[in-house]
Amino acid sequence: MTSQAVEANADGLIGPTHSYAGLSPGNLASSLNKAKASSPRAAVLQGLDKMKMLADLGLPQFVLPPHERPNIPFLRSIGFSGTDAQVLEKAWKEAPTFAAAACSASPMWAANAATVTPSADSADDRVHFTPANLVTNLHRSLEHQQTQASLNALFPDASRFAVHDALRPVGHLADEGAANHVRLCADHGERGVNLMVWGREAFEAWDGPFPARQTREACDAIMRRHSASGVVLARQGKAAIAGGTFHNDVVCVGALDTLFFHELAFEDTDGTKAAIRAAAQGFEPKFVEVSAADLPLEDAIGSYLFNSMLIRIPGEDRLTLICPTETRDNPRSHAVAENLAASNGPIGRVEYVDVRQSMANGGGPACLRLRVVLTDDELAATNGGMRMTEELHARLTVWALRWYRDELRPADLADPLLLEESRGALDELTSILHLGNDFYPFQRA
Ligand code: SUG
Repeated sequence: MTSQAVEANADGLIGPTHSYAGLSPGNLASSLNKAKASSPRAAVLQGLDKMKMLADLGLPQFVLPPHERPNIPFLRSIGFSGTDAQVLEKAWKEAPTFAAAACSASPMWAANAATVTPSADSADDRVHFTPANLVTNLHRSLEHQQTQASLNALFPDASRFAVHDALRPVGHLADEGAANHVRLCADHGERGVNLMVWGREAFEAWDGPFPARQTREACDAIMRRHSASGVVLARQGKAAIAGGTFHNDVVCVGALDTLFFHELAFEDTDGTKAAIRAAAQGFEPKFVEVSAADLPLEDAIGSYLFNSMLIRIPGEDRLTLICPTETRDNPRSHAVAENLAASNGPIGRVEYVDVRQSMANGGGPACLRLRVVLTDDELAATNGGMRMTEELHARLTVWALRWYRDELRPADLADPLLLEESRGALDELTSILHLGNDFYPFQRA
């Protein structure tokens, strides 16, 4: 099917417990910044400004609400009891690593919220979503149910949108969502190529130094349940994972007909390119590959050049790459980015955005957003209350300044006042975003 469509972004609004707890082995920034003080207020404002920037550029932009954290229901499920404050206190005393997981604001990284198949690629002409089970890391495995509720709120019309359950939460079906998915196409509304990148097989004896977070079988299962066309599966480079590429989107991004990636991204680069070419209907894919000689993997990971948003600004022919400011700070990455813009290639412009608070946990501009290709009718069927506008940006800025702490140290996560503040903030947020007063478990208790 061919139709007019746009690429919308849905960003995870950063929650009041944003912290650096070192919860993600293989994510070098997370390990490096463990136990540092964070600024939830700066973090949420950075995220809001990025959303506004994209909305101002003319791309539909949505807000996905933070999840309830500290996650008291989870702590109760592992046997802590009493009042909510007592649950939190006991958990921090007896099981601090579980308590830290229960406080993580990790749902901010919406690229991991789900894998999305636009209607142009699905057999039943609906947009399909599979929330990611995120089973590799405890703190992230707590996300998928609330994520499903957010997606149902944003995409309420079941005749146009199919929000599936997450895959069964077991290691064999380990899934990290759109962070390992790239869609290439001639135009958003035309049939595309769905490239899914996996790190290990379900029954493989994995011996890498860091976890491989996505299985081949999870990719198969998602593409099967979405009845997706143009599917290409590729193995993530083992050396890339060993170097700190915990998601493929740390070394690869694609948009429209262009795939921009690091030499080490795929185990078999030539085979991957050939499979993409064979699956592409009606367009010739363009490959922009950066060699390890021009940009060592270490620099790519440290600067997040590839964890950028690659977008077509309405009215412009060439693509724009929206990089984190860390890319500008790294001389090698900066040179690659500027050379791209100066060349006659498909990427004609580079912009920089400050998301440093998220970056210190390994989350760049691309991690913070979930891309959803929507036709005009589908866009009209979304929940307008969650759409970023000038007015919503202003309202959420005031809201964040009122509720969010400027500084949060690891020990503050155990503070019962933080629980109260977070709930106060989220309660007010549900009315700002028109989510009703029973959206979060604490509102239903
Ligand atoms: O899953 N960091 C996230 C970063 C996710 C980035 N997303 C994409 N690449 N799409 C993760 O590793 C760190 C939390 C902590 O350590 O406190 C964390 O979960």
